[in-house]
Amino acid sequence: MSTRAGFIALIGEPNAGKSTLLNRMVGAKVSIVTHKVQTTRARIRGVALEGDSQLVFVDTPGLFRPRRRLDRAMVAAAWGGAADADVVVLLVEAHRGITEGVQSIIEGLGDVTKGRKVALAINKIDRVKAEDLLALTGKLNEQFDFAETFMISAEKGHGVDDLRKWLAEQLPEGPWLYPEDQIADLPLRMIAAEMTREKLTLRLHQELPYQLTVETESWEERKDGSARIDQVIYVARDGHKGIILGHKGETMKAVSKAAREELQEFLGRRIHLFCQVKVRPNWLNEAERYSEMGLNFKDGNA
Ligand SMILES: Nc1nc2c(ncn2[C@@H]2O[C@H](COP(=O)(O)OP(=O)(O)OP(=O)(O)O)[C@@H](O)[C@H]2O)c(=O)[nH]1
Ligand SMILES: [Mg+2]
Repeated sequence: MSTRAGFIALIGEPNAGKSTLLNRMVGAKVSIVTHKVQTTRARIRGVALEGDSQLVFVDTPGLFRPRRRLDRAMVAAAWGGAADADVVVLLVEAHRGITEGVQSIIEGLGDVTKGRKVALAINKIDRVKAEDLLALTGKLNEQFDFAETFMISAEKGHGVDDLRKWLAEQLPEGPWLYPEDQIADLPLRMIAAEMTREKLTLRLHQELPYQLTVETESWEERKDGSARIDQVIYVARDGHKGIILGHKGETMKAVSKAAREELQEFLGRRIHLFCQVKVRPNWLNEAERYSEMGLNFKDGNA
């Protein structure tokens, strides 16, 4: 029996639905999702099986015009994901169509993918009328030589099986890259930090989600089968610390409760989660913060 295996990079503008698609392909929440842009910060792998093929999906940060060091490192990670993959899937939001952002991604695509197959996935088709999709598909295919076009709803699941089947056929023959039952390769302490960051992003407004990072500092196994997890939320300003804690610490309490509940469900065991907010004015320029996020600090150089 010949098996197939390979990497499939999911790229697109922030908010296109890349992480939602990865989670759906894997059948578990491996990558965090919010309604806000720039949620994913690093490359996150999730593994799915289709027949004899092992599909390693690589979720990437959205591609946008970067301003800060962190933004540049994120965008570099996303293009790097596309450059390393066997197949690339470009996600475009059906209701937004060909934005300036999509246009500039398409302009960069040829150089990065160097002839490897790129599929177009028009996502969020649940938000538009079918007749609008045809025109959009036509226009996008005039601009780039996509190997195939799929109309999907990552959230509702439409079209996703067809996409998975097609991708499975495109991967090179070879042995599987992960054990059969493995769905992700992000260390648990990072998954735990991401869950807290998701809950913070959902609750905090404006720029604040982009001005913080979460790290798991310690993970202690307890005799009763539970685990104690200590996390630090780094912010750059005193004022931000106050907002995250909230009146009488209520915001922080709600965030850690939500994160703990999700983590317990994910791990199937009891968790004691403790989050501390620390002010660290220069964290956005510290190499260690980037390696904790899974990013390359030097990628952020201007
Ligand atoms: N209506 C609809 N919403 C969707 C669909 N797929 C994703 N979304 C929503 O779009 C928003 C962004 O989804 P994400 O998966 O976080 O998008 P992303 O591309 O990973 O975003 P970044 O990590 O910021 O680059 C979330 O609110 C999702 O629930 C879809 O098929 N239909
Ligand atoms: Mg994402």
